Amino acid sequence: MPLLSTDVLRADVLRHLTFTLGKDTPNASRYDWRMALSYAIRDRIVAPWFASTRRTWAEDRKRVYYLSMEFLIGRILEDATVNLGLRDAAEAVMQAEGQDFRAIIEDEPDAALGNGGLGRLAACFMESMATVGCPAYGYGIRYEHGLFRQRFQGGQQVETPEDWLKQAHPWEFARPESAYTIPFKGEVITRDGREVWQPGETVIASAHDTPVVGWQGKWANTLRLWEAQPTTMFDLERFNRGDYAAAAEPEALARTLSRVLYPDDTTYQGKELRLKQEFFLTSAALQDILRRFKKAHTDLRDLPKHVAIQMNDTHPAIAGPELIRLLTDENGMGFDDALDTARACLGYTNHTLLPEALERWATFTFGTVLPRHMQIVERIDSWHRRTYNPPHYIGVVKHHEVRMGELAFVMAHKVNGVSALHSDLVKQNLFPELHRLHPGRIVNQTNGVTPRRWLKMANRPLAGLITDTIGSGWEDDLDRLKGLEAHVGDKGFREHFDAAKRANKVALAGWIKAECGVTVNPDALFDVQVKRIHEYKRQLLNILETIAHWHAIRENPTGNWVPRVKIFGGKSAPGYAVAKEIIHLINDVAATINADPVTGDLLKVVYPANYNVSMAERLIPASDLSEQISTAGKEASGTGNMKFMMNGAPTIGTLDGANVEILQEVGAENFFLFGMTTEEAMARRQDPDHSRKAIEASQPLQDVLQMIAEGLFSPGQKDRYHGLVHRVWHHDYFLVASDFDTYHAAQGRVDAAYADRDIWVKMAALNTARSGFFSSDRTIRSYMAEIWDIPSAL
Ligand code: 26V
Repeated sequence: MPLLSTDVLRADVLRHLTFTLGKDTPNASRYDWRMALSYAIRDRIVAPWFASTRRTWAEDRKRVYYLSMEFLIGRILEDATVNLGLRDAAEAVMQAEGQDFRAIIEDEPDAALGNGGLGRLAACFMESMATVGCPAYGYGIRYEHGLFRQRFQGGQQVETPEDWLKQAHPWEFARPESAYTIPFKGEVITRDGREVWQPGETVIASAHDTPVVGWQGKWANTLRLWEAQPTTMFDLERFNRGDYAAAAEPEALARTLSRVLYPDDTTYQGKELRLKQEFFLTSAALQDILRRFKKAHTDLRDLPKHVAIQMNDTHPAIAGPELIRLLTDENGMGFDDALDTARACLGYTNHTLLPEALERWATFTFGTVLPRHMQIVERIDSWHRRTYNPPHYIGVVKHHEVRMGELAFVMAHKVNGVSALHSDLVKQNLFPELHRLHPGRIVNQTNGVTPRRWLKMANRPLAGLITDTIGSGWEDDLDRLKGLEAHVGDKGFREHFDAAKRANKVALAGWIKAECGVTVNPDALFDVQVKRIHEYKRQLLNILETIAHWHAIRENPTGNWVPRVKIFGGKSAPGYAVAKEIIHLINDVAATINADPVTGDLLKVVYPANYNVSMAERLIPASDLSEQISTAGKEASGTGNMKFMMNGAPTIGTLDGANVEILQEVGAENFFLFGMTTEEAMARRQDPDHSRKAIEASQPLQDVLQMIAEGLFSPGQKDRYHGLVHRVWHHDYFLVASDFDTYHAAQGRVDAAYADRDIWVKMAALNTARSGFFSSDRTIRSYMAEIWDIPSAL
């Protein structure tokens, strides 16, 4: 059977090479082989994709529409082969053709249509919806340029443009027939007692569909990404008048709309182009949803029976007013019916509590770009105020701003946080008043990650061991990993578990050597912090503690130290100066420590540039320790934390986000907990002198700050980090100083545990065994039951 499918696959690859690529084997490049293989694999997705679509129509099933400005997909080829059960066949075919399968896989550009956690969650959800048989469409923007590429120049981040569409993208089907006009600006006039929007600009949203196939090809859904195109290619009238530049204006507007992903996920900026992108996605999606609904139904009041729309953060929160506009202005429904209908369809997921990231648009900008929606928002707000008549009304429109969080809340039948702790904070701190008015509307949906990509595909040694130990079937029933617990007492199993980890570490060490030029010892403890660089995520705490550790080794070089490799990865928003300074410091510290003959192999620091999904797939399976050290109350969930746990890396972390649930699942004895709780952190900030007191109470921290201040890591520019050190002393909002000592102590407990192989491997294996809860299949089933009211089609 595998032999046969290999032969058929090989014939198909050669057919595509010849007839799709127009190449014969002697002249085929790696790119040609990758494309030929990708087309041959894509062909095999089409049958399940059609079958799923046909069944959804035939059975008139309710569908979920996942609206997201970001889908951080990464590479597709290997993941698709894994889900179709063709991974080994694909490798065999490439081998038979004299091709290096790994190199072919890595030739694919990493589709980075997202910034971080929110975008990667959307990608995991797409895969899980296909796996559990939830009829679904993902809607997003087909950015010409994804997240920038990161380079380091003198240790500092430099951004260069990303260009994933430079080569042909073999996974999508262009659907030029699915196109909608998206209006902007202009004015609203009254005609026959009705409001009529006369837009000043329009662009076309044109669809590109990528099939997303689930585990074992039982179901497949569509990711539909919109590309902006000009309504008129060229204004011939203007051109003929000699106004050459203006003649190209509509084209220029359209091209900028889907040109680039906004790379700043830290502070909301209020830029008109961003608002236009949000409306572009949302309006195109809603027009498409209504068109599809009308093919099978007539009464738009039945929409909620057939349609669930999930807003991934407030970025598509214009969906509330836009759906009302389409139902009323374009379809003649009354306002009250439209409001009820829209609300019954819409759900809103909140992903951040950070005030600077909450979207608010100046009413001037909002009213200029979307004049009709401004009216509708005012009407929603006054309806809500009248209906609930609360004592301290937090309006949607306040101080000349439209607050997108409040808008999304009011227009959704369910609002959810992304971890148990976060959902409580959404109730208590973010929307206390709205929560009182609408008790029961806020629910929790703890995030998850897909075990197909993050375990089966990324960690073949461990996945193989799991299957050898408990059989197959865990891939789409991750609670079965519990079955590993019975084996952790078995020395043979532990040796295999350890060997799998070591194989990954050896491979990573080779890559680090090639990438960073640093030789690392695969027997050292690989301690990894990878995520966007944010003050609240506290990469600064990690590097300060690294310096303290280095200092301690130097004071006693013959001590019984556990060798460590500190691995950092992540990008800063281009305009986030403080984050960029932290990157610079990490690289400066790495250069100093790595050149120190005293500490040598006992401590290395590496920071490979351009962390992305593909790099995560390399780093996480080779990690011994997962750094999840955010200031309590600030990380909504985290999803990297779940990937590390699955791959057998215990966490050093605070009681924040989903760490709380990881600790609960794995048990305190298998988790290195430290730091203040959310309440303690809030109380601590009340003391204006908190950081000075913490530093004065900690000799190691004082030493570290002094070394930095003296220019030990920046010999050519001794004052380079004066600002940074000053902020730790005097403006330490994220409590780096106050959590330093407990973090340092927790790292000591890590060393002690790692030194005892039996203890460590048992702990690591229990992390994998108890990670079942963090499968995104569980998350999706829960959304289906509690928010979308959609049954599985499988
Ligand atoms: C925020 C903003 C703010 C202004 C405009 C542009 C922009 C683009 C992206 C974002 C994303 C911030 C929210 C986010 O990524 N949250 C993360 O969501 C993860 C999935 O739920 C969660 O695990 C992380 O804890 C949370 O930080």
